[in-house]
Amino acid sequence: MSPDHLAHWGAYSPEITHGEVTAVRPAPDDPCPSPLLDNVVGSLRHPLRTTTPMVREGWLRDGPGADPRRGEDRFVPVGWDDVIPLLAGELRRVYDRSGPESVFGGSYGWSSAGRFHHAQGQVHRFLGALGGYVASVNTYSAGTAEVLLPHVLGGGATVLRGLTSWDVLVEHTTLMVCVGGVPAKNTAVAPGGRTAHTTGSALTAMARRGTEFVLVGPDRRDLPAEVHGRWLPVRPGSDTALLLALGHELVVAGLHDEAFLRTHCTGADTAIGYLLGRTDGVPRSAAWAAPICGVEAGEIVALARRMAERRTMITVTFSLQRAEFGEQPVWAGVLLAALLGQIGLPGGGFGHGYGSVGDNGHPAHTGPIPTLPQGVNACRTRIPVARIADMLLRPGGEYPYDGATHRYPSIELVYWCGGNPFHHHQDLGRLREAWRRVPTVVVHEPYWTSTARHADVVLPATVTLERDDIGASRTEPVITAMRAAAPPHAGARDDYTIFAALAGELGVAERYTEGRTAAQWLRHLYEQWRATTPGRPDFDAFWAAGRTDAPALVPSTLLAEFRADPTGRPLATPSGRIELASARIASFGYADCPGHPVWHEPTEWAGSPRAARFPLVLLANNPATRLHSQLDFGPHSRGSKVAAREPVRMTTADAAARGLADGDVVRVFNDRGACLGGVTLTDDLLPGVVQMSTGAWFSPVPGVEPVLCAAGNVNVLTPDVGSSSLSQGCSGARVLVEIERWEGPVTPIRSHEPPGEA
Ligand code: PGD
Repeated sequence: MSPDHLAHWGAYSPEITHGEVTAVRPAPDDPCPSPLLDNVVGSLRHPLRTTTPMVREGWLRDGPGADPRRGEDRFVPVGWDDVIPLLAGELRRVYDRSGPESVFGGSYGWSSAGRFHHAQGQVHRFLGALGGYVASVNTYSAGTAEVLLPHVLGGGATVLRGLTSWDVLVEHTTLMVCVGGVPAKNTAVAPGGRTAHTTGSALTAMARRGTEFVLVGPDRRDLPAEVHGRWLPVRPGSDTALLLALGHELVVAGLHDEAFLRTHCTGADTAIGYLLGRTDGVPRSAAWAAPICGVEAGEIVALARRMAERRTMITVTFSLQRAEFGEQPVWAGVLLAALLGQIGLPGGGFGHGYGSVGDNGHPAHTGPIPTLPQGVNACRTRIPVARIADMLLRPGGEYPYDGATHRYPSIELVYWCGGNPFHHHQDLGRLREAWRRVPTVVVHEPYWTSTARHADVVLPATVTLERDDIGASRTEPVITAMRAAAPPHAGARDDYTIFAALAGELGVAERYTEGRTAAQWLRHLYEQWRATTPGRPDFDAFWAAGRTDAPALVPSTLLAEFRADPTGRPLATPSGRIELASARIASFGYADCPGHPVWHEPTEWAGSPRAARFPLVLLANNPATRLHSQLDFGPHSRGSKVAAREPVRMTTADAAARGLADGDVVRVFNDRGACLGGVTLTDDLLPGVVQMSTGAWFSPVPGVEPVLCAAGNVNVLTPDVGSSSLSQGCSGARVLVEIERWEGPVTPIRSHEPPGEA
């Protein structure tokens, strides 16, 4: 039987007893179902569900305004009949007084699978109907590359999502150099959900056919053991130096493809000049890179030769660009692949983020899929997504971004629906300070996340199992009828119903709903799609069958076509070619992102002055036991905790040097803040490197400054600085810390209980 539900981590059928999920059955034809499915068990009636609209006591009593109590205050239950006019009145006040430019509706977040009840789409549509809102651009996932790649390879989204298919790699690739690895944990997840997880089987098929794998990175767990890869344990943040040195060795050995550089690239002379040290006398040789990366020069030279001999695919994970100077490893990867002359050859070249999300490297639809139209946003002001705290702290302040100078708006109301900034943003102590300056914060959430706790108005949202929806995503072969399996919990309503009520109160009902109920929207979106996709059953037949075929999935051939005909099928770059040096980026004059790939020593770096105080490099990456922060209270996520805190993986030697043993509760700290974690010893990390996943629910201990999180949220430690002046992306992937035994009381984790009621 086909599964009847979709989450970003897979398709499944829930078993529901007395209104609660007691078990989940993965899709029968999924070769590698995700263990994240287990987190759904017990999630429908969990005590952390939001059950009724809540208004923060201080906001209700004193009205809108900056408030240091936000996040600590108690909440007052307010019925739907009262909360809708109350919130509508506040929206009307803000729009009348200050206009759309004072409302932040970027509302970044993955929320849930489902094409209609897509929380971010719904809030955008609603605020658009009210006159507009300040939006955000780019993603926390790949925001740095999304700005860089259009300059280098053209059409960021196309290139980012249009990787050579795994089946081509299985057939042709003989060496895969995995910079940052191909972490299995990330491939469990894809936006919109996957009905079959096939990245792992593609990797093992490659290994079986003799593809050699090299893992470049400090954590051996980032490449599945089954592919028997060779581990090159480079220092965190030094990948660019390694990639440049590999390029240097190709050039000095005469192994670079001059013809390809001439016919398909621009800027090769500048980039090669930098590799050879022509302008500054510093050749980026293997000998130069060896002490930076912690890898012997001979190994680098040997790898460069091997790459030239084989059909080589270079992949650089998204996590590497989620850092200060994050453009550099991506651009240096493109440079190296161009020097090899393999871009566009079957199974060769460069791919950004194989293994960063489960759908990367899989054929995608070219036709439409059912989608909620987001309406018109009349406000043109946008911020790069990870600059939210800056925006709130510096209204009117200027910042550079992609060649222009922009100004932050002055925000009076933040509206969030379907995301958790108190999970996803960096330097949470700083975010909390910024957040407390906003007069009004509204959040729709099914659970008492830390973002809900930091709101003034919390509206309880349903979860996907409580509503009908249509499931579809860009690489899925089917469109799924996601049928509600349980009634809404307590007083929860779906985001659409909430916005429709507010729109009615504010006189824009028709603009928002177009006169349709949620059920009528599903039928409308499906039938609209069917009109473009012949041969599909009508809505009733689709709904009864549970699924229908999506449009055909087509492998990407963008770079192959460009290779075959660089003049006839140019890239969407200024030159139409691969830009190994970009005159446009150079013209921006950014010291932190000049016109060609360069090595910059990062601030959060083992050799930096900060390292004298905070000598360990912490990898703050996406978790293996939940999606981001979602369902952190679920059985699979909870089962991974050590003494109820987020695990900190560290080597036996690093632990012994601090007198620590497996299972100890520790304080992980730097000058931004601290969090408690539980030690897990491992031999899979480079000494001096520790790893802690994002997504533990922020649980600040009251009255402690700088912030101390009892649950182990690493984003209290990470830097809130843009990756560069070019892209202003998230730079939370790595941070310097020190670790010591926690001698204080075993502090309760408040985030795993609902907040206090007045
Ligand atoms: P989620 O935990 O998925 O995190 O950040 P993101 O905000 O997407 O949050 C989604 C929220 O939506 C959950 O609280 C969920 O309950 C809620 N939700 C689900 N369904 C619905 C619904 O129907 N309606 C409503 N109203 N709400 C719903 C993820 C972001 O974190 C990402 S994508 C990345 S890649 C980043 N990664 C890192 C990193 O590598 N390192 C650091 N340090 N920080 C990161 N942060 C980023």
